[in-house]
Amino acid sequence: MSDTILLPASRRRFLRTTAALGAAVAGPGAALAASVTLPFENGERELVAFPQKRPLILLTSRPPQLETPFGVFNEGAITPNDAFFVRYHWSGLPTSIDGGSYRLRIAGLVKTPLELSLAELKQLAEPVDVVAVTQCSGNSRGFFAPRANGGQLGNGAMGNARWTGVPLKTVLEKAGIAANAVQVAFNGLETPPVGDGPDFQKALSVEHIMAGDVLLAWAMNGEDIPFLNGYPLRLIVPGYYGTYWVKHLSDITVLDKPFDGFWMSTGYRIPDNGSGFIEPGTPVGKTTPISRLNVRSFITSVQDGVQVKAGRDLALRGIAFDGGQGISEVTVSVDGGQTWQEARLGKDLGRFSFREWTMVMKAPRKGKHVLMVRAVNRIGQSQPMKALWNPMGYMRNVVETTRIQAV
Ligand SMILES: Nc1nc2c(c(=O)[nH]1)N[C@H]1C(S)=C(S)[C@@H](COP(=O)(O)O)O[C@H]1N2
Ligand SMILES: [Mo]
Repeated sequence: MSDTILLPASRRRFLRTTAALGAAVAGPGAALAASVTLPFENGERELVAFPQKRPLILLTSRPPQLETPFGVFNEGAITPNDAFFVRYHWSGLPTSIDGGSYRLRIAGLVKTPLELSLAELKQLAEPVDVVAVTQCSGNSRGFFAPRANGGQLGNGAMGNARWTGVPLKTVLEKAGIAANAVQVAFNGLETPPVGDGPDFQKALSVEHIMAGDVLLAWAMNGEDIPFLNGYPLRLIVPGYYGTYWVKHLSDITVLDKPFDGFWMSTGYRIPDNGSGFIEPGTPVGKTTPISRLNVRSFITSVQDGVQVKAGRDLALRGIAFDGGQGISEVTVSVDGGQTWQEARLGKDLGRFSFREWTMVMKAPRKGKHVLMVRAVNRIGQSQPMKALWNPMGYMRNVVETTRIQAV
């Protein structure tokens, strides 16, 4: 599979590097682990290296769907490009994209339709940076009980990167959008295989875009965006689920009514009841497009089931994030949620970023214990103690538990 995706000429060196890695993983007696088991039924997964990627957890290869091994999140607040997860809906990816001849089209209800080269886009305005989390709506779906249809993901369909680009607002102002514009639709370069289904296109309201934080980004952590994460340009929608972050962005269309493509009108919708969750077995009812990320937090330094020294100092660390208010508090419990101790928050990389936290606690007395972590954001939103549910398997954000044995 990895050889069906060609990279822009300047990146071929990396293709060779990763192709060699791929062989090492697949080969007999490989030094690297070739598989992992996610902690739910049918959780056995291969680790496979795609172009520009280290070995990642393979969900499907056509289209490429790869999860970040969870240990990566213990290495820092920024997810390295080669470890960043990958999600596509259709396998009709371009085999190569030439950044030189690439054009971004801006059309629909604009005074001046634009066709911009990458170089023109980069000159259009002062570049801006945002550190922001993208997370698939179905991240952690494999933990849903009852099971939810869709990719059975562990917790690795999320990542945090520094994105560089220009505000979409600025670009639309150059084109001059009509006063009656309501929504803007986005399309990328890939297509569904003939007869397979609706092209992947998304839309945002004009109001959302005019708030200014939606970007057109060409760089990720200071480098060209890896092919599989959207080279040469992707939409950055800070605080929103990954579905809106259209990759290989090629067409922006300004509309005078809500966009009614499948991936807005049917896909990526949640129960329209304020929470997005329902009781299993009850009707979904009216739905609304998924939007902002729920509050989540994880312990990254301790793996489920490990042994710790009873009564000794136990150093914990992890990450927390939300839909753009910013995390204000992270607390940890070692007694099943009866008492909570406050963690120390790490460097603030902005309200859309992973926020690192650390804590040194006294490990409990000998025996089995359960660690829990819970975050709160600046408007008081937090995480439920009991997992909430919807049939789509979206938006999981239960307080996570990590079992330890003190010896
Ligand atoms: N062109 C294109 N963009 C896309 C998608 C897609 O299928 N095609 N999937 C979306 C979804 S559902 C997610 S979760 C994110 C994943 O981004 P990543 O692959 O860079 O991790 O991309 C979004 N952008
Ligand atoms: Mo997604």
